[in-house]
Amino acid sequence: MAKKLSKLAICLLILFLIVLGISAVLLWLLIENPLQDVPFTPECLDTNLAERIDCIPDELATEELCHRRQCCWRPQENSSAPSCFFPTNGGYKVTEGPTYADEGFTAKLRRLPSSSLFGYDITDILLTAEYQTTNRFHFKISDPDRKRYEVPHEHVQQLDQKAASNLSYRVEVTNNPFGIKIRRTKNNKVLFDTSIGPLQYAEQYLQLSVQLPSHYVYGFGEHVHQQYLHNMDWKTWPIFTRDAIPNDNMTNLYGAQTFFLCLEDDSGLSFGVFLMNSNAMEVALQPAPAITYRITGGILDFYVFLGNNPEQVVQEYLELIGRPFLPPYWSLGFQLSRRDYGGIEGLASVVTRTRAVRIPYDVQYSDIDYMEEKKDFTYDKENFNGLDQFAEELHRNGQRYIIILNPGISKNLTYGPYERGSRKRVWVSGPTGPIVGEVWPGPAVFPDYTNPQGTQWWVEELVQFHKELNFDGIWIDMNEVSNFLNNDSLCEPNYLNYPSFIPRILDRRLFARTLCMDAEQHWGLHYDVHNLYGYSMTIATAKAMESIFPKKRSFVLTRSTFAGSGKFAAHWLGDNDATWNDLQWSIPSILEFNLFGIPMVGANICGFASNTSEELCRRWMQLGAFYPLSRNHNGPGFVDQDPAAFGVNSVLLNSARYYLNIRYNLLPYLYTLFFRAHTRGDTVARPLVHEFYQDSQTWKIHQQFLWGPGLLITPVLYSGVDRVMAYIPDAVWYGYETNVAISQRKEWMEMVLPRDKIGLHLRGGSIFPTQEPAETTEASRKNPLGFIIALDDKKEAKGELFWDDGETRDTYGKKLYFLAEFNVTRVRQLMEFFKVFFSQLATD
Ligand code: MIG
Repeated sequence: MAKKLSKLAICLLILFLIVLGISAVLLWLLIENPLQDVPFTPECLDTNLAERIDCIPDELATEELCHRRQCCWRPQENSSAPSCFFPTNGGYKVTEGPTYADEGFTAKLRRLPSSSLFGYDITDILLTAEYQTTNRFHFKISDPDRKRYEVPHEHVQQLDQKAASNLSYRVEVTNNPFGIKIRRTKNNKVLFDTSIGPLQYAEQYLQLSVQLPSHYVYGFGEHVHQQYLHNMDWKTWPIFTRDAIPNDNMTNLYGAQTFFLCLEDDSGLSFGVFLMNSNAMEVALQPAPAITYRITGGILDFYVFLGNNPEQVVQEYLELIGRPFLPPYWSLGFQLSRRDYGGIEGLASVVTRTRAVRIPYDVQYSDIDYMEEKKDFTYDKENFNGLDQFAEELHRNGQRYIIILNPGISKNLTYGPYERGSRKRVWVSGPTGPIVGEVWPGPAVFPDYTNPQGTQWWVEELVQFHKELNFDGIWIDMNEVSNFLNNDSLCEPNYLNYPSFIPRILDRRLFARTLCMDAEQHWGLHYDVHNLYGYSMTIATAKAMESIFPKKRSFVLTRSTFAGSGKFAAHWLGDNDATWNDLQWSIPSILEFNLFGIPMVGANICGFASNTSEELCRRWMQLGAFYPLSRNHNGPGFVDQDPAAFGVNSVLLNSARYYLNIRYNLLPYLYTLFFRAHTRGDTVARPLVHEFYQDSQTWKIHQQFLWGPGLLITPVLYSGVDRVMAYIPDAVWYGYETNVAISQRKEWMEMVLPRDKIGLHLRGGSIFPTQEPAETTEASRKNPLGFIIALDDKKEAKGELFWDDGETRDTYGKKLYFLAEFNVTRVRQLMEFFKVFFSQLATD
C-alpha cells in the first residue's frame, strides 16, 4: 500500500512537473513572443491620409502582401498616400523605466504583437537618452544583448560631462506603444514626435517616423534637389554613397548626409536632426508633415539641435560633428581643371593663355591623364615629361598645383605601391583574400583607410611621391568607393549582399559598382561602413598632407563625404552636365553642403559632360565666380571651356575676368566668412531664409543666395534671358557697381542682367573688407586692403576682418592672426591703424 501510494505520488509529481513545464513554456511564449505570427489585429483608424506610414515601401503594394505584413489595406486613388499602411497599434512598449537621472534617462522596450516587414525583429531593445547641452538632445536605441555596429566617428565621442542646465527642450516618453516627443520649452511646441508610426527594429531593418511641426525642411544628401526647400509630397530619397551621374531621377549620389533642418515659423525658431548611422537607408518625406527613416542596419542614434534661428542650428550641428577646416587663402582663388589636356604641351598652353588674358587664377589641376597608365603615385614621363618643372614654374608664378588620386590601386606585382601595400595587408578583403575590382588602371585593389596600417601606407606613398612631384593639394575621386564592375554574379548570395530590404538606391543592388557587402574592413563589414569609405580616405589624405606640409595648411578635395568631412576637405558636386538645368541645381546643392559643414563647395563651372555653349558657360562663369569653391572643370573630349578659349575679346572672357576680379577684391570678406565657419560653424554661401526668416517669401528661394549676411547674388539661370525676377529681402541693398540703393524692398522686382552681368548687391549695414585684386592671391595679398561701407537706414554699418598669413596651420589656435570688428563710426581710425599694421607686416 505504502509502495503503491509512493508510486502514485511519484506519478503525480511527474505529472505536476510536466504541467509546470508546459505552462512555463506557454508563459514564456506569451511574454517573450518569439514567434512572428502570434495573433495580432491591426487597428486601422486611418483618420488622415497625409499621416499614413507606408507598410510596403520596398515593392509594388498588393493586398495579399499587405495582409501578410499585418498592415492596413485601403487603396487610394487620386492620392500618393500609400494603399498599405501601418496600423495604430504595434511597435514597442516600455517595460522598464524610463529611469531618470540628471544626465538623461534609459528605458527598456519590448516588441508588441505587431506588423512585421521582413522578420528577424528584435524583441528587447534599449533606449538611452542624454541631455547633452542646453540645446542638444541625444538618444539612441540599441540592442542590449548583442552589440550592433555603431559608427566609429573621428570627432563625435562619448560625452562624459555633467548634465546640461537650462534645457531649451523637454522630452516625454509614451509607454504603450513607445513614442518619444521633444518639446521646445519656451512655447511648448512639439518639434519631434515619433508616435505617428510604430518603431521597427529588426536585424536588417530599422524604421522610425517623426512628425514635424512644419513643412519647412532643408537638407539630406547627396542628391540633386531641384529646390532647396524640400517637397514634402511623398518623396523618398535614398542615402548610400554611389558614383552616379547627378540627374533628376532622385538617385543616391556620392555622399551620405542625414542632417536636416526644420524652420518652425517666422520667429526663426528652428531645429536640426542628425542621424549618426552609416548604413544604406532612405528617408521618406510626407505631408503630415513627417519623415520616415528606413535603415538597413546599425542602430538608431539621433541628435536633435534647437536654435533660435537656422544659423544657430547649423552651429550646434557642426559643434558636434566637427567644424570645417580653414582653407588656405590661395584655395579661394579661381581654379582650372580638365581631363585630357593632351599632354604637358596642352596643359602648359592653357596655363599660358589664361595668364595672357590676365584672369585672376590661382590653381591648376591635373586629372588622371597625368598618370602613367592611370596609376596613383606615378606620372607619365612621356606625355607629361617635365611635369615636375611645370609645377615649379606654377610656384614661381605664385600659383598652386593639385593632382588627382584614386583609391583603386593597380594590382600589378611590379608596381611598388601595390607590392608595399600587400606586404602590409592593407587591402579591403573578402573571404578569399583582397577584393579585386576594375578601375582606371585595370584590375585594382582597394586600400582600407579605416585600418591604421592602411592610412600609414597611404601617407608613406604620398610623402614619397611628393618628392617626385611638388604638388600643393590632393583631389580624391572615386571614393564612394567606385568600381567598374557591377558585381552581379560576383558577390556571394548571402544576407549582406541580398538583404530583404534594399532602399530605393540606384540599381537596387547594394554592391552595384562598388564592393561586395561582405567585404571586411577594420571598422566593420563593408555593409556597415560603405558610406564611410570616402570619409576615411579623406582623413587619411589630410593626414598625409600634414606629414608633407607640417607647417602649412593644405587642400584636399573629395567627392564622397560623410558628416564631418568638412573638417578635412572641400567638395565638388561631381559629374554634372553642361546644361541649364545643372547650372540651376548647383545652388541648392551648395546651400545644402553649407548645412552639412562643408562650405568649401562648388559645381564644375561650365559643366563636366557635354560640349558647353558660349552663353551657358558665360552665365556659369558669372555664377561660379561666387561659388565658395570656384573651379572650372571639363570632361574628356569636350570643347575647351577655360575662359581664354573663348577668345581674347570675347564677352565671356571679359565678363569672367570682371567678376573674378570682384571675387578677388572681396576675398578678405570671404576669408573672414570661412574663419567664422571654422570657429563658429556659420554658413558661407547662405540661403536667404537664414537671414530673413521673418519673411516667408525667402523660405523657398534658391535661385539667389548670399555670401554670409551681406552680399546678395542674383544669377541668370536660363537661356536667352537678360532679366530675372529677383527677390529683394527686407533691407537696403546697393548695386555693387552703381552704389545706388534699390528702391524696392521685400518684394519681387525685375532685375535687368544683360549678357555680361550677374546681380550683386550689398546689404545696408555691412562693412566689407576688401583688397585690390591681382592675378594670383600671392600678388593680391600684397595690395592695399580697404573697405566697402554700405549704410543702413540708420546710417550705421558694421563688419569684421580676420587676417593671417593665409597658410600657416592653426593660426587661430596659436593666436597668429588679426581680428577686427569695426563699425562705421570708427572706420577712419581703423584705416590709419591698418596702414601702420600692414606696413609693419610687410617689413617683418
Ligand atoms: O569616372 O578622373 O568626378 O571630375 O574628371 C570618371 C576622371 C572619373 C570622375 C570625376 C571627374 C574626373 C573623372 N572622374
